[in-house]
Amino acid sequence: MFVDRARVWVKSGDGGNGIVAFHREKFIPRGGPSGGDGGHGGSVVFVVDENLRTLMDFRYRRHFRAEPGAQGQGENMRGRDGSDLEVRVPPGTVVVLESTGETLADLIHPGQRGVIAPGGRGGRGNARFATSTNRAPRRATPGERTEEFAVYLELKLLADAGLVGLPNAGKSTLLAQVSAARPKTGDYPFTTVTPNLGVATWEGGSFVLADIPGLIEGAHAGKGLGHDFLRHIERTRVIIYVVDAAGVDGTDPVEALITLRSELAAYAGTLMEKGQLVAANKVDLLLENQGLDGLRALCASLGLELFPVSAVTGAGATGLMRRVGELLQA
Ligand SMILES: Nc1nc2c(ncn2[C@@H]2O[C@H](COP(=O)(O)OP(=O)(O)OP(=O)(O)O)[C@@H](O)[C@H]2O)c(=O)[nH]1
Ligand SMILES: [Mg+2]
Repeated sequence: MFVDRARVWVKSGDGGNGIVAFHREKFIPRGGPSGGDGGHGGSVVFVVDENLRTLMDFRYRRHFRAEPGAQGQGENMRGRDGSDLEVRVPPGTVVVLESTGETLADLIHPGQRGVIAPGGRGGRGNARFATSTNRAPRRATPGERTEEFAVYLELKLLADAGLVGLPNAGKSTLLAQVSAARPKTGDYPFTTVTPNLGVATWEGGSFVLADIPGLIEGAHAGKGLGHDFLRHIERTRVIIYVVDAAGVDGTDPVEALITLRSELAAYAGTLMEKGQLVAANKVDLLLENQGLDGLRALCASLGLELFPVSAVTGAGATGLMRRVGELLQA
């Protein structure tokens, strides 16, 4: 199963206490203060691991605690620092502090690190407090105590282009046609329940294409399945609207495109600033591309390029992918 959200608890290590101690040695009756500082607590650090694709592991392990710092010792010995706890996350993980909604880290690149819970500072030993007037201080400070807190992890797929369409428009079939991905397809709505990714190639290179669950009217307000996944296309640079040009389910393709655009705009207006293309799918069911006039007129008025394609036969798919590739390179 694909898990793209998780809630976990993190706690960094407490700092070790500083201590009060005095130097002891035979024949030296009154040694100076020698209490060492406490070590710093370990931090909880999230690290991007490019081999991970999901947040699945977080279903089984939800508490992450780093090691505390050790307390100081006599003879001016500093306590050992607690080691950091490294938590591996897939690229595209956003870490949000539950209590405030503040984004703590936006982890994108392999190897990128985000200190989510900084370790507590070690306390100071009494050796630190010696002055010319107080040569035998009996004061030391405790290490900093840290609190456990909850964070949300959200995975934003890092796809270059996203396929957006009503249920049954043929998004998954198209993804399968142009990439090695083998998403489930079917002649019933909501076949796709979690996003699929594939790598599409064209003469100029390749890019990552995402197929997300079908959107329905009201999706921006949480209707259907698509809403949860709209955030995945926030990061794509190109949006491909897939509409069923043959109207197999009885939906008018013009209506379909209008609905898709208004749902996206209502979800996040910034989506409209991305490169956008329209794939008029299932043209194999049309006689010589008849019936595309309405869609053509709408696209012309919106300034969108239209590509008649058939996800089943592959007709037109190469040209569409080439155009997407060009837009991504621009
Ligand atoms: N004739 C024809 N049928 C198609 C074409 N593309 C998809 N289909 C059919 O349309 C149905 C839906 O295809 P899917 O790829 O599952 O559609 P989807 O948009 O991913 O649907 P959801 O995941 O439910 O949102 C399937 O029965 C496909 O075989 C096409 O180009 N021509
Ligand atoms: Mg699908």
